[in-house]
Amino acid sequence: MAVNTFPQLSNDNDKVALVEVDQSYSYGTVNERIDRFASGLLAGEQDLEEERIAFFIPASLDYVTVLHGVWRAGGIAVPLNVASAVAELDHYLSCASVTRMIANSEYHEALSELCASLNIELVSVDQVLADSVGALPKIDETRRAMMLFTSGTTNKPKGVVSTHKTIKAQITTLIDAWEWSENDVIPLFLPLHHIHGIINILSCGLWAGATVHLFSKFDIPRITEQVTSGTYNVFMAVPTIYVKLIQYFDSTDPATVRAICDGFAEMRLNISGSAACPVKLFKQWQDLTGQVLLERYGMTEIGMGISNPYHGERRAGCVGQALPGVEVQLFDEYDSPITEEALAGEIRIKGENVFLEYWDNPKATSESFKDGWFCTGDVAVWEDGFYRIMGRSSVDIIKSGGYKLSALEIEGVLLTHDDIAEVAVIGVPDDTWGEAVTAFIGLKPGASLEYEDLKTWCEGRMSSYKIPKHIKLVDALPRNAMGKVTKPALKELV
Ligand code: MCA
Ligand code: AMP
Repeated sequence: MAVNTFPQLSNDNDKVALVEVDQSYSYGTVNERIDRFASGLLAGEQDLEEERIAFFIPASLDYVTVLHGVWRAGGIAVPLNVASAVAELDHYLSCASVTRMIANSEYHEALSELCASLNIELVSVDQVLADSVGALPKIDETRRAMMLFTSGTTNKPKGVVSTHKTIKAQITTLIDAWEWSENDVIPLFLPLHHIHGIINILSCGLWAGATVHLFSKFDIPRITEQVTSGTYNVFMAVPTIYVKLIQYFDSTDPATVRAICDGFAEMRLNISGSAACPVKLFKQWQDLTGQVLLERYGMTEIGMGISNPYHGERRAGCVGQALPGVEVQLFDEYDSPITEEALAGEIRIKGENVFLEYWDNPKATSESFKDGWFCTGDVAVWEDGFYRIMGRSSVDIIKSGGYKLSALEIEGVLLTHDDIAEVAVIGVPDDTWGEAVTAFIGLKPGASLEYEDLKTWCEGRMSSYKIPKHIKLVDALPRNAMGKVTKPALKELV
């Protein structure tokens, strides 16, 4: 297969690139629409010169048009979570100094006040599309291309900036490692503001000339129907999706389940990632479908770093070996490389796949690198030829259903509740979500709080998947001599 350089989309014009409900779009149609959108964005200018253009668009032809249109016109694409609470968008838009926001007209009413207050022009794809294609700039691949927001050990999410070169390295590594080809057909139901959906599925698929079926959400009945009819040969998801499929099987008649599992069995590849895949789940999936899940490890800042092999042993509970072009090294707490087997250390990464910077945050950028290595904060061991993830160095990061959540960000919102005096949020092991957001709350004197009331209060203030699944009322939070909440003590309480 011929691999393109920028603009990262196959030019096999007649081949179907995207399927959206019952509409199909060929690569020729998609490419031409992207060029017209890029021309409309430029509106006579030569180059967007890294203007930050945000978009609030579910998985669709429009989403692809905007992502690639911004790239081709020389801008920085800032895809936003369409499930975000409007209150959260303020931070993303102001942090990135966004000047234009592209959103479907149905969202304009909800977004117009915020955009006006930040002096952001709010337009729809149709309003931007030019009638014909004009001259597009030549973009150096070292230029900034995309900003994705990631939660971390700070209160507010940081903007992770990658260049065209970073994105190209992330895509081509996976195309080679997982043997993507134009014969592949894959469903895409993951959100399109994270690497998993944007790079691993959409971008790899479109670069390889494959066909990507777009879903605005994880629609189990429709997707499993198409799995049964043999539509797909590749499937990529977070562990929670495999759990939800198995739960769905429990409530479905055995003949239908058998047909769905046969559909999975026929595929060439099933991948799990974004969070740890429990060994039990790996085995259940193998028993049901015969598929040996390929588990891999990645991060917004690095794309994919470690993967079980396409050919060869895929070991349950392990994430495999360094991907080609990616350097992986474990380090101990004194920053010395670990050379001994079975000793746990922080995963650090080097390679063209690594991001450029945290937007407008040189301090955070320099603190996240040591001697040229990006420090992931994840702890692993090397065991008999495989990396195994042991956990994270921070208790303030929670992985729920594949989403990385900041405990501090959730605490910050909960503390604005009139009845809450103090709060500590942790992730508690959970069979469906991996970790469930759990809030320990100390109330103000005389106050009371019901879970359902708090949940309602949270709606609109945070994305729904961040809302605590459980609350525990406490007289006082456990604190150390310095007055800091001891979260490990809370974990022991659960
Ligand atoms: C939905 N809900 C959740 C989550 N998702 N609660 C906790 N954690 C979640 N992740 C809640 C909703 O708030 C709602 O609650 C109820 O579940 C039903 O919501 P719905 O949207 O219908 O749920 P779903 O469609 O079943 O969504 C589950 C999901 C979704 C499909 C697993 O969470 C998802 O797409 N996760 C993947 C995220 C992802 O792509 N992560 C990759 C980032 P209520 O009913 O109470 O209102 S990591 C990454 O990119 C790195 C590089 C990597 O390694 O891949
Ligand atoms: P994000 O920054 O949202 O891209 O999430 C990246 C984080 O997800 C990593 O730092 C890990 O903590 C976690 N992660 C990704 N893949 C795996 C995996 N296969 N096993 C365990 N954790 C994972």
